[in-house]
Amino acid sequence: MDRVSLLWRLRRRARRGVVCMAFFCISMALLYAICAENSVPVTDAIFGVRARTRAQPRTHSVIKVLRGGAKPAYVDPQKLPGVVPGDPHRPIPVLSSANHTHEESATKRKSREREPSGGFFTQMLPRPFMRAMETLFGRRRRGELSGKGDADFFGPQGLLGEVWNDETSSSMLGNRLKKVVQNYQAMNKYGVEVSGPGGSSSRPKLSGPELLCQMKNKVEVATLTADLAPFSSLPLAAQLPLKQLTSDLGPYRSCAVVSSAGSLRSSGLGKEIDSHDAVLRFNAAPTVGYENDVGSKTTIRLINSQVMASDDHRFLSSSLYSSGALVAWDPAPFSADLTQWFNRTDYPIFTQYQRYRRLHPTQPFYILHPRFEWQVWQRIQDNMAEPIQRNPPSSGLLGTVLMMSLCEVVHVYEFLPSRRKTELCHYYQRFYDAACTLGAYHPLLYEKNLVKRMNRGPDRDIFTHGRVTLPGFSRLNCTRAPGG
Ligand code: NCC
Repeated sequence: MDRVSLLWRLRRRARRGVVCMAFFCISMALLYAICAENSVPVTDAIFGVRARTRAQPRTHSVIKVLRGGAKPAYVDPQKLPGVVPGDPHRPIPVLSSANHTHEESATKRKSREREPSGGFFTQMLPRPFMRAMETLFGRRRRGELSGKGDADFFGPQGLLGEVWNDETSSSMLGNRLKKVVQNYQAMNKYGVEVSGPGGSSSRPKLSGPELLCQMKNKVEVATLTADLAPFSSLPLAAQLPLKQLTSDLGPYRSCAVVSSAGSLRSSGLGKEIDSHDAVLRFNAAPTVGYENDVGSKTTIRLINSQVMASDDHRFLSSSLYSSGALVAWDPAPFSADLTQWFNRTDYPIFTQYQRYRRLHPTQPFYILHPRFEWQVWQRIQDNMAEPIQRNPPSSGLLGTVLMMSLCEVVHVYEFLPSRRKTELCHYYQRFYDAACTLGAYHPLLYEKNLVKRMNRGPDRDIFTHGRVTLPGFSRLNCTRAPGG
C-alpha cells in the first residue's frame, strides 16, 4: 500500500471517529436533558424547594424555600440546617439499623458507608450519565426502605412480612436523615409551648381505642368562617364559607385517604379506592394516568399553602384542583392567634385563596383553623417517648383526622408502607428520598407510629395493601375512655 493511500485511509478513519463521537455526545446530552428534568435533589425534598420541572431548569445555585419558611431566599444548600457537608445532590442514606438491639458494629457501618452505592461502572461513569440512567430506569439503592438490614422501622419479620413498627424513633434513622430530624427537633419556629406527658419514656402508654378517643375528644376539625374576627371585618369575609366544613360535607359511610407515596405505584388499588363514598387526596397528586393504582374519584383535596403559592403548581390555572371540595392549611403560630397568623402566614394563603375564589366562586373551598393542626400535633407529642419536631403534622395526618370526623370508617392507603415500600417519594414523580416517607420537617415518623397504634385492621392489610382501617368519630363510644 503506498503512503498516499495509507494517509488517505487514516484521515477517513479519523473523520468517522469524530462523527461518531459527536453523535454519541449529542445523544447523551439529549438523554440527560430529557430525563433529568423531573429529578429532584434530596435537599429539595427536605427543605421544600419547588420541584424542578421543565419550567424551572436545574441550576447549581438553588432558590430555597424552607417548608414553613417565610420567604423564598437565596441560600447555599450546604449551609442549611441538617445538611451534612458534602454533595448537596447526594441522596440521604436511609434506615441504617441504628437501635441498640440491631446495632451494626461501628467499623462495619463505616465500611458500609464508605462503600460506593453502585458497582465498578457506577464509579467509572460520569455523574450526569448515572443521574440520567437512574432517572430513566429508577434506582434501588442500598438502604432503601425495602432493603435488607433496615428492619427497625418494621415490626418483627413474621410469616406475613414486615409492617411499620409503632415504636419507631429518630435514633433508627440513617445518619444524614437523623441529623436533619434532630435539627428540626431543636428549632421552634412556631413558638410551640411544650406541655403534657409526652416526650419521655415515662409517658402513659394508651391502647388503640384510648388513643382514638383522645383524638375524638381533644381535636376539633374547625375551618374559618365569615363571622370570625379578624376576617369578619375584611373583604375576605365575603368569600369565606358561612358554615363549618363538618356541617357542609358528609356524613359519609366509608372514606378513603390516599397518601401520595411512591409505593402506590403498581398497587392496582384504584377500583378499591373508588368504591368508597368519599375520597381525599393531597396537594398536587394527580389521578389522570394513574387510575389503576389510585382511582379517579376526588371528593376532597387537602392542599398546603406552599402548593397554593408556588408557580410550579399552577394553582390558579390547573384543572387538577377543580374537582371536589378544596381544603387549605398553612403552618401557623402555635398560639393559633388568627390576627397574628393573618399578618404573617408561612405562604400567602389568603391572597391565593381570594384569587382562586374569584376564578371559581362556586367550588367549595375551606381553610383549616390553625388550632386544628396544633391539636393534632399535641396528640402526637403526648403519645411519643421523645420530643418530636415542633412543626405541624403532615397533610397526611391532618387529612386522616379530618375524614374521621366526616366518615363512619376511614381507610388510609400507603401512609404505613406496604410490601411495595420504596424510596420513590411520590407515585407521580421520579425522585427518590426516604425523607418523604420518614419525615424531616414534619414529624411524619411519629405520625405513623400513632396511626399504627390506632389501626383497627389486621397487619395483613398493611402489608399487602398499605391499608389502615380507622373508625370514624361518630362510631366511637368514648364516654368512659381515660383518653377523654
Ligand atoms: O409529599 P406530600 O406532603 O404532598 O404528600 C402528601 C402526604 O402523603 C404522605 N406521604 C407522602 C409521600 C410518602 N412517600 N409517604 C407518605 O406517607 C404524607 O402524609 C404526606 O403528608 C404535605 O404534607 O403537605 C407534603 O407536601 C409536600 C409538598 O409541599 C407538596 O407535595 C407540593 O409539592 C412537602 N414537600 C416539600 O415541601 C418538598 C412534604 O414535605 C409534605
